[in-house]
This record gives sequence, structure tokens and C-alpha cells, in this order.
Amino acid sequence: MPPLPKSFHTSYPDADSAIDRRIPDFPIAQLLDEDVYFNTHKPPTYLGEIEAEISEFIDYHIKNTGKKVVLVTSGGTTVPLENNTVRFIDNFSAGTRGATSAEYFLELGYAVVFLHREFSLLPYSRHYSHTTNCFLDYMTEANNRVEINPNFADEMLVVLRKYNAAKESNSLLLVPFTTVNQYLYTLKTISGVLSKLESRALFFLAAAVSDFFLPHSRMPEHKIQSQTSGTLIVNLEQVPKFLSRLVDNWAPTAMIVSFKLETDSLILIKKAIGALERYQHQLVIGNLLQTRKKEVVFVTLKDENWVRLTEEQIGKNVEIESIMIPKVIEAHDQWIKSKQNN
Ligand code: 9Z3
Repeated sequence: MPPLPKSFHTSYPDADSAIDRRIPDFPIAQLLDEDVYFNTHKPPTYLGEIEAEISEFIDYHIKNTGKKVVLVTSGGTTVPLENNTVRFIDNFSAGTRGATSAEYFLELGYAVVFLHREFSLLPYSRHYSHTTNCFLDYMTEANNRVEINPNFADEMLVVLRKYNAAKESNSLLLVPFTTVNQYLYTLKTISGVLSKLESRALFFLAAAVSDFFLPHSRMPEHKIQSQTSGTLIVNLEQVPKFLSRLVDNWAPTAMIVSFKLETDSLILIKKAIGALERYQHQLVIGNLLQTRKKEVVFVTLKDENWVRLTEEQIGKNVEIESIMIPKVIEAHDQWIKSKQNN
């Protein structure tokens, strides 16, 4: 696995551009909102670097392994309120769904581009990085040397072997984002490269993406001062619906799976069907915030299928992604076949 690009961090605000009055104001909803968005928001400065990495990764797999490739998106996007960002709005997601799913895709033979919120959970390291333990709790001292605590060693060996297999086969590429702007530009760029694989590309969009954002033209350069206004009223715009661009233009022959997150069980299926009708993609996986680790629902325009862990599976710490991902792969294989028959 190549290391994270070292020359930048997505969590640092872009102080150079501050407020730039040459960028036209963000107009209220109109046709082709996505194009307006890209015309009025600058790409992250490191985008070219990421594009080169992804192209190299995809070309490697086209030439050497013939693996199917999945883009897994993971974690929440931020919406900065200031250009030199002190305050921002965040979306809920620890990155568990994405990081866990990536591991099962890798195990089942996919190459994985992991587009994730920087510092959220990562495949393999997730087993150790965000637990309540300090990482030193996994160590012990024996004969003046540091060793792995025997209580964790067996499980760690299993994880280590899978991690090494992914690394040695160059099957995992980590790509970070922090803000919704970085996410959207990077998604667009990756889609362009992945579209080369046509139906053998799969999009698994588990990231929790902001629905609202503060257009660049209205963003103050410096920290908002509390003395001046007393109250803070923030007027946000809707993030344009990028899924339709992805389905229609960026990667029109890839299979696209999106997630629908709700907290009210009464509207989950309706919202999932609404998304399928609107974007015409292949599959929506619905989940409720409260039960997302125990049950999800696969929704297509033909049917809905619940995947639920049994009490016994929950007791044995079975991860729901170990059941979900083989089903997604089955659907992807059918998608590939249907495209070959066309
Ligand atoms: C999800 O629904 C993910 O499964 C979760 C995973 C964010 C719930 P965790 O990272 O949580 O395991 O803690 N992701 C999609 C959320 C989302 O923003 N969906 C949009 C929507 O529901 C469509 S892109 O409208």
C-alpha cells in the first residue's frame, strides 16, 4: 500500500485564496447546479498529485492483475465557516462502515481506492487506532524488550497477514479529504480515471456528505468575531446533487451503490426509492443511525431485502459488512455480465 501523499494535509485550510471577489457569487438553485458549483469553487491545490497516483494505481491493475476496482468513500465531510478555519460544520460518521467494507472487498479480490476523511478509521489500523486503549496497551515488556501482549497476539496476527497481503499486492490506495469541496473535486477526478474500467468499476459511497454548505464567495477570511454580532446566523446553500453527474457523465458504465442514512424508520425505504428514481443508479443501501451496525436494507426499484445479524452473530462480534459485501459483489458481477451481453 503506498503511503499517504506526504506533501499536504487536507485538514489545513487554504489560507492563500481567502476571500476572492473575482469568483462569482453562488446563485440560488438552477439547472446544472453541479457545473455552477465547479465554476465558483476552486479545486484543491494537490488534486493533480492525487490524479497521478490514482492513474498509476489503476493502470497497474489493468496491466498486471485484472482486478475489479471499487471506490469506497468513508467518513463525514466538513463545511468550513471561515477560510482560516476555526469553526466548521461536520457530518456524523466514524468511518467504520467504509473501513470495514474496504477490508472485505480486499479479501474478496478487489483493488480498493479508499477516499476517506483524514484521521477517520482506516482499513486494518481500525482494529487498534480508535479503541479506548492506548496503543501501548497492546504491548508488554519481556526480558527488556517490547513484545505484543499475548492477549492480543493471535487476533493481531490475522489482521497483520491480511494487511500485508493488501500491501504486497498493491491493492489499497488511501486518498484523504476533509472538506466537502475537497471531497467533491476528488470524487470527480477519481471517477474520470475509474471510468476506464467501465463496468468493472464499482462505486460504494458510504461517506456522510454534507447536504448544505457555505459558498466560497460568502466565506469570511478570518475567524468570525463574537463581539461584532452577538448572534451568528449562517445562511447555507444546498450542495448540488452530484450523484446524477456521476451516473450520467463521470462514470456512466460503472455500478453505483449509494447509502441512505435516516433516523426515522418510517421514511427510510421511501427516501431510498426516491434516490433510485432520481439518479437511476443500481442500488441504495438504507440504514438507520440507531441500528446501522445490526441491520441494513438493500433497495432496488424491483425489491427490498433486509440484511440482519442474528443475536448469535451479534454475540460472536460478526461484522454486518462480512454479509453485505459478498451480496454487493454478486450484484456487481451481474452488472458486469449484463453489460457484456449488451
Ligand atoms: C451511511 O449511511 C453510512 O452507513 C454511515 C456509517 C455514515 C451511517 P459509520 O461511519 O456510519 O460506520 O459510523 N453513509 C451515507 C450517509 C449519507 O450522507 N447519505 C446521503 C443521504 O442519506 C446520500 S450520499 O442523503
